[in-house]
Amino acid sequence: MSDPGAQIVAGLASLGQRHREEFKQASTEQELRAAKARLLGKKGELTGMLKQMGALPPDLRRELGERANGLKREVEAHFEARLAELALALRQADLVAPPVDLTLPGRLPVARGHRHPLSQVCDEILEIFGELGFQTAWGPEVEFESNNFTKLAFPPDHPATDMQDSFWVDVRGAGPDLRALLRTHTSNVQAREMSHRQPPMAIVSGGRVYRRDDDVTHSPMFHQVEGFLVDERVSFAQLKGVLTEFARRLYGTETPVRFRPSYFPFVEPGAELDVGCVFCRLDDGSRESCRVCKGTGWLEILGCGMIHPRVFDACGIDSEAFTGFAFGLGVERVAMLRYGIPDIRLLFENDPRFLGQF
Ligand code: FA5
Repeated sequence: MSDPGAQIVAGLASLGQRHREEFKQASTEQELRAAKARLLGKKGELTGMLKQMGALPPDLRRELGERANGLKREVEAHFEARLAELALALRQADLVAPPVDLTLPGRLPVARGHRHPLSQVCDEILEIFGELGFQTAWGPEVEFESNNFTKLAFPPDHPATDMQDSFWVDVRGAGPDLRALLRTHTSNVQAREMSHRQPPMAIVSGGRVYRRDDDVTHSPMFHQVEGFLVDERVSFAQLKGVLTEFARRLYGTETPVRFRPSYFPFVEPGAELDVGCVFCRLDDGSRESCRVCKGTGWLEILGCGMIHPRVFDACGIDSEAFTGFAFGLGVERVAMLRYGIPDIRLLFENDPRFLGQF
């Protein structure tokens, strides 16, 4: 047959008859799609015919072009119908297949997870203070400025209250008296508890806090444990006694501990407690270059002091009748010293090779 018009007419007629049968023979979606590609794909039969139409006289080209497009729509409709038929058959086969027994034991041994080292250390710290007679309390991470700063006697221009140092949160509709931020320390629990209880009280509280800090020993989000004890005639000697006993229980009796004078607006006098650096403890000359303690041999783990009378006044506790001490420790620092972790960021990267060691 040399007449191209006649060839195309015969080709369209043959395709019109065959395509249903070809689709029916496909028993999987993959076979069905392959069959469709043979007919309508870039190198498919119908596409080949459409290409040949360029050589036809315009009238015949229009007529056969319309027929070819009609056939294409028909093939596509049959394809969709067969696709739906196959999907239904698959679903029905699934429904009548024997059910999967979900109670069978797995083939591979499943590794058991465990609590994050920070949670373990935090619980251990709270447990030690529990044994020493402290009760646990809770405080929110999004806190009012008054509980985080004002009641704790931070002057309004203190650098810690600066927009650059804290993460402030917009509370819609709140006036200037109700400014809120991500708490920068767990001392907000002091302000909260002392505002609704009367002494005696001995309380600890743990949780997340946030600051604009980031290096090997500082993280923008970290954990603190706060503790405070208020009663008649509480002394600095008792503060030292409780914290030294805590450090001994946590690190063992051999670990060197020192109190260093320091300043926090909500205590007077104030101090910091340092523990001997475990990273350069050996007398091998590594101390000078120790990145963790910066060559000092000590790592600060907490701030502490005698609660300032103006904090009692702001919270409604009689500052003539009562005294008390407070402390706030960094859980990451305690964990780093405990396990010899040289970079705080390892604790937050969630690498199973690291976490699997605890
Ligand atoms: C405070 O946060 C005081 N609220 C502590 C306090 C409570 C003092 C009660 C007196 C009475 P400071 O900013 O020093 O203090 O932080 C306490 C501890 O948190 C530090 O000793 C350190 O161990 C840890 N820490 C501070 N900043 C970071 C940080 N960015 N990343 C990890 N740990 C930190």
